[in-house]
Amino acid sequence: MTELPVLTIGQYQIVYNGLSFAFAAMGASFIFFLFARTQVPEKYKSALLVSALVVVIAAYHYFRIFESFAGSYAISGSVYEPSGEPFNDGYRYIDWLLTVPLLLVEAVAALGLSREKSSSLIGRLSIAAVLMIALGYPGEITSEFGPRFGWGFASTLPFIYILWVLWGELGDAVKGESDELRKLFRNLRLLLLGTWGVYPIAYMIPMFGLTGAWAFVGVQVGYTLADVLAKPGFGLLIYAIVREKARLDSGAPAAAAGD
Ligand code: RET
Repeated sequence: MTELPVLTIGQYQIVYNGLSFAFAAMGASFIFFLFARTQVPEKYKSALLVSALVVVIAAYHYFRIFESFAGSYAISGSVYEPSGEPFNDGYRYIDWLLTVPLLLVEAVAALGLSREKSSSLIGRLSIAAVLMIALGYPGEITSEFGPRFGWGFASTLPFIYILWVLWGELGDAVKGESDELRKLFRNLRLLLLGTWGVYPIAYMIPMFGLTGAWAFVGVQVGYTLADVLAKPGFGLLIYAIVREKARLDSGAPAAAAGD
């Protein structure tokens, strides 16, 4: 269980509002993906359904993390002190265990590969994802440098494997595609690297010698922002890819800018 530092009112509110923002973003994007699903041809509907599942699972977990955080602190004079109730950070890891394999399914589906190639990729990537998360958790719940570094390092190996495989596949997928699709896939690649890369950085904050309140706030805000970009943000890009693919399938002219 994460040891809780005393927080100033400002620090408490940064975490509180960040968690509340993530809950709202996940809930709203759930509704968006459900409606967007009705706007795309049959063969692309499953990608939108997976996006909707990812954000609704996350909305539930953010609600639980938010409640757990609020319960684990009590105001005392002009600061927030730990109330004695533990803050359950495990919800994040449970959430990742469910949503990371789903995000990988979503990314592979967008590549439009053959069925055999897709299921082999999803199998390998999901195993790596489960290893990455399971190996990261023991390090997360300690602030001691040695174990945090060791578990974090072990978790980084499957992490690099996932990025390496997806980076290559996303690169191959664009060969021979339209300019618009190439641009969308390039953005997807950058979003993947830019957001997934934030998790290990947030994890390392307590290892940079940062301790106490700001380290706690930094880890929470880092994971929360990365989650909003990696789930609703990623889903939106997949939606844009699917719409472009559907347009190309139907032979319709390119949408005007701002459409
Ligand atoms: C940990 C432990 C330290 C080393 C590494 C980690 C990576 C975590 C990642 C999580 C991604 C989560 C996503 C969630 C979205 O739904 C576990 C922090 C490398 C990459 C994408």
